[in-house]
Amino acid sequence: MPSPKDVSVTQGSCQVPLSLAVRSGDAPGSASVPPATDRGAGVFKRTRRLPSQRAPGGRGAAGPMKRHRPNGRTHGFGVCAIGAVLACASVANATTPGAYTIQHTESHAVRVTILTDGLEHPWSLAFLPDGRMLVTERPGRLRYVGADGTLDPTLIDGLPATVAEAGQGGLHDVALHPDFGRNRLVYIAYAGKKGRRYGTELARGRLDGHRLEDVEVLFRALPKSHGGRHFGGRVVFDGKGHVFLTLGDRGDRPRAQDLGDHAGSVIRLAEDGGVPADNPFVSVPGARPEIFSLGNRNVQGAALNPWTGELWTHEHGPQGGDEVNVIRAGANYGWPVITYGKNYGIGTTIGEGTHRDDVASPVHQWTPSIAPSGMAFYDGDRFPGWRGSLLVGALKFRLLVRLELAGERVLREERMFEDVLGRIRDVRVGPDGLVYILNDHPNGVIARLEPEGG
Ligand SMILES: [Ca+2]
Repeated sequence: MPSPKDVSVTQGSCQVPLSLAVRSGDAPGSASVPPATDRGAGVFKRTRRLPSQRAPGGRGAAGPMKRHRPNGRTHGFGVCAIGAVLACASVANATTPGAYTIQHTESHAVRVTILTDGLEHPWSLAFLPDGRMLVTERPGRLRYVGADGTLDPTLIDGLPATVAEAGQGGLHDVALHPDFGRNRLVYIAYAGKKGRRYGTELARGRLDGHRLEDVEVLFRALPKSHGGRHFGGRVVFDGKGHVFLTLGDRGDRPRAQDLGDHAGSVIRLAEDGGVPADNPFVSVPGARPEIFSLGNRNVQGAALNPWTGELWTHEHGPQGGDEVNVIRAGANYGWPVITYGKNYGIGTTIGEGTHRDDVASPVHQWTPSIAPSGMAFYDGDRFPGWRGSLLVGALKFRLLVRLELAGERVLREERMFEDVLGRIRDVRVGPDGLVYILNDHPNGVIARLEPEGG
């Protein structure tokens, strides 16, 4: 079995046909080419300049960003492909509902269509049975998006009052209870504030129109602490009566090895928030009984493997050492003792090394870090070449990774859509078998991937 370092990586070609793709309603000839320094120049061509988006990781738009637009269709854009050279430029600013580009990956020609714009740092997406979507925005908004991408201007209210934006923290995941069709229960993960301290929380409520009713906070990561780093924030149901919540170390490394501290772990609860009797540390004195795994640095991607029923996650390394892990009861994933990562800037070693017998090794690792966020197994029928793969978004590298799997082995890695959609925050497979992407921008988008030509 190859070590994670041995997996070959291939980069998808970035080709766009020279033919024009113009959204209906856009006047031909109205396009203007942004300056080459504009990261929006490229695949999705805009007809009107928007204030430039802020630099990755920064807060606040670098211009009079128009927020909370009532829908995603207030800007008129033309779309065209200028050619292969420009097509490979970054298009992190592409925010034009209806705009699309054709991207060639190893297995498929893919149409990448912007469905929705005007979302402020969207974080997560859930598909409702009626075809609509629920989307979270990190500052603390939960909203409906129509199947056609139309953003409902009316926010869903009733969220817990403690939802707070703090650096990387805010409103994170949204997930539907497996029996949502009957009970209408929606689960949200978020940074919860108490005084001047924050910690990841999990709440659920019954979705009734534009309101969450009967909201209960099911879990609070303790102790709460200062600072805005490493909240984790993914929610996954196992279909057997449990819900997982991923956490981060809150920027304080030793907490990830402390069973008396929730930080740096994956949490497992009963769906009503109770502690399952078979959780691994329930009988360990001083341990927080909700902890399912420890040694996790910051888990912003998690999904149930549809072929094994196990929870898979990825987590951010520091400088290098991003990992994909299979999460097992009671396992220690090493942070900050065993890691491929190095200290930022100075590059010095962290902890003891990369392997130890009592620490679970990742099934895959990225050095340098891609900064993974969002994860989806592909078992749909629209992209046959992706079946059996794990899709992972990348914030820092601005691309989508496809990991080809054989059981728990990663056979190879394909990097797709580099710089086409900016910092990718979440990737989801819709009930239609298409792939949906959220990007982490102040004027963020939902994009849909479809096989070109059917
Ligand atoms: Ca690890």
